[in-house]
Formats: sequence, structure tokens, C-alpha cells
Amino acid sequence: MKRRSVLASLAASAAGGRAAAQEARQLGAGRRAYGGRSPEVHATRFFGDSPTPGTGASRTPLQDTVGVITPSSLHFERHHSGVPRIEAARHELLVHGLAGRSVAFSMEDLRRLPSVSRVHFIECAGNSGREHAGNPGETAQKSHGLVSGSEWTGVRLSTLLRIAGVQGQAQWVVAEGADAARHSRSIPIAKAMDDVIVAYAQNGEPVRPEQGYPLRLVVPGWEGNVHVKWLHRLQLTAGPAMSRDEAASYTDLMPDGRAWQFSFEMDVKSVILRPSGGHALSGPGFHEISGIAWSGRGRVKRVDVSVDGGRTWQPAALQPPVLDRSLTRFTLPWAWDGRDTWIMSRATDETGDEQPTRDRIVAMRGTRPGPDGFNHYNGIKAWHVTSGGQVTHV
Ligand SMILES: Nc1nc2c(c(=O)[nH]1)N[C@H]1C(S)=C(S)[C@@H](COP(=O)(O)O)O[C@H]1N2
Ligand SMILES: [Mo]
Repeated sequence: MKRRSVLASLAASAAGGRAAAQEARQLGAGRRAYGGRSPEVHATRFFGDSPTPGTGASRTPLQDTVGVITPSSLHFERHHSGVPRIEAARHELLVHGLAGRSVAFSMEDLRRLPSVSRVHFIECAGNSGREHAGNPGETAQKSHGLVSGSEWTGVRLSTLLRIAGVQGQAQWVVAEGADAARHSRSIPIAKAMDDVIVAYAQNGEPVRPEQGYPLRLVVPGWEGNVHVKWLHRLQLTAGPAMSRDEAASYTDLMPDGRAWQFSFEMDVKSVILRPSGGHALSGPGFHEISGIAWSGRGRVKRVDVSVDGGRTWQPAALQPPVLDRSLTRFTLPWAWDGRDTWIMSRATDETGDEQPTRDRIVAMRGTRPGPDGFNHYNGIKAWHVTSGGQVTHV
């Protein structure tokens, strides 16, 4: 859209300003030792009932976020046996197995080691699976809210493994959490030595309890389940542990009855967040389309947006920073003509992988009954904009 027409349509739609200068002046509130958000802001995580307390997930209100960092209080949660209460002063991380020697690191030990800070997304493998099943829910939060972005700070896993020493036969690292489920996942040694972070901080403060306080694994680009929270043990092994979470669940059933195992990387995906399901456009004219794209295989290279139901596509702008295996914000100026339409986004990552249509995924993987659909579903997401400006899911 040309700049002049953007401004013209905005000027036409903007309401007359109120005389700010005439508002009464009064002394503001005092200082606070720990800040909170404005009482006018109400975005919350969403969760339904769950059969047992402590299990289940809560979803990030993506439609209320901007940029690529999710406020820690709104980071999605997924836990299998609740949030354990852990005292950092007494917490230890044991590295053992096919190591040169067993080492128990205290939190203080970890703080003394060289640190890194990286911005990465974490996404549950089940995120947007209900799109596949055909019942995604009406908002972006319900359909795609099991992904969040944070800056994670901690020690490289490779640093800890080098300190403990890695025996020649060690091919895997089994990470275990201190929660009642003793959640554990196996990670190939090559990934462990590459970019995995043992994180003690998130967005500038200690990791939140729901995110794994005092210590969690961050495994850039890989399915959320591998990012073991409340991390207390790392065992070097010759083979994978075949734990419940990598054998019974987090495998991907194919139409022929066989299953994919260890589908670690999250595929390229995107979703338009503004406008998205539940929003109402105030009228025809200028609206910025804004959304997020991400890939577990590297940086997002491009995002194309269609505002005519997929007939034509335009390249969206990628808002810096565009980081490796991080949420990436895209925007497109849009002059809505007021007519009924469908808007959708299609991301491509730096490996050349392009987000597929739902039809293509269904052709490859079939459909099966069940409310939650498949893991690792990354189809193109469309929103319906009615002539009245209501935005609904398709
Ligand atoms: N110890 C432990 N780690 C865990 C889990 C768990 O239940 N226990 N859930 C996993 C799953 S399935 C996901 S998707 C991510 C979610 O991380 P978050 O709750 O910080 O968003 O944590 C993973 N790590
Ligand atoms: Mo998950």
C-alpha cells in the first residue's frame, strides 16, 4: 500500500482527539518495591479443567503480545505432575554415568561458570494439533498458545559435560526433572555439546517456578518436552533411556500404524495474531497485520501473507531482531476494503522449509479421531474476516 493512502485512510478513521491538556493534574501513586502491570491490563493464560490437579497445560494469550518476548507471567505451562517447590540453596545438578567422574553442581557453582544469554522459543509438540483435528478453538491463544519466547540465561551444557568428562561410549545424555513424574528425556550427545543451555534465568530474573525454578534445560528448536524443568540429573549413556515421554508419548503415529520416534525439531510455523479470532475490526481502512513465525531449524527467512483467501501472497516485513530459533515478528500494512475475506500467513525458514497447507499434511499423515489431533502439526492458519469486521477461526 502506498504511504499516502495509508495515512489518508488512517486520518479518515481516527476519532477526534480529546484535549489532553485540559485533564486535571494530580499527584501520582508512590514507588513500589516490586512492580505490577496496570490494573487496566487483563491478559491471562488460559486453561481448561484437567482431570488431576497439576497436570495439563495453560496457554499464552498470543493475540495480546507484541514483539518476540513473552512476559514471564504469561509463558505457557505444561506439566505432568505439578510445580514442585524447590529450594535453590539446596538444589544440586548431578552429572554422572559415562562421565570421567560424577559431579554435583550447586546453583552457586553454576553461577561461577561462563554464562550465555539467548532468545529462543519453546513450543509444545502438541501446539496447534487441534487444527489438524479440525477443532482449534476460536482464538490464537487456544489454537497456538503452547509456544512462548524468552531470553534464557545459564551455562552451556557442553561446559558441564567437559568438566565432568565424557567417555568414548557416551552417545546420549538423559536429563531428569525433580518433579514427582521424574520427567526425563534423552538427548543425542551431538546436540548436548552444541547449543543446549542449562538455564537459571529467564527474561532477566530467576526462572519462574512454573518454568522450572531453579534450573531447566533449554534445547533450542526442539519440542518442548525435551526442555526438562526442575533439572536435577544428567546421565551420560550409550543409548536413549526410552523413558515414557519418548516411547509411549511424544512419538508420531503414521497412517500405516508405524510411529516416528525422536522427531525433535519443531517445523517452520506462523500465525497471524492481529487481527485474529475474537477481534473486531473497527472499520474499513488501514490495519497493520502482525504475527509471529518461528522454526526449530534456524532463522525465519520470509513470511508471505494473503488477504484474499490464498489467491495472492505478499511478502511481510520481518521486524528485527530476526534470531536463530526464536519467535520472529512479521507485519504487513493492510487496507481493508470492508469485504468478507480470509487472511493467512506462510513462513519459510533459512533451510528452505515452507509451511504446508492443512490439506498437504492430512494427505501425508491422515486424520484420526481425538480432540487434540497430532503432535508436530505446522499447517497454514487462516482467519475469517466478515464484512462486519468480526474475526473468527476457520
Ligand atoms: N520436569 C518436567 N519437565 C518438563 C515437563 C514436565 O512435566 N516435567 N513438561 C514438558 C513439556 S511437555 C513441555 S511442552 C515444556 C513446557 O515448558 P513450560 O511449562 O516452561 O512452558 O516443559 C517440558 N519439561
Ligand atoms: Mo509438551
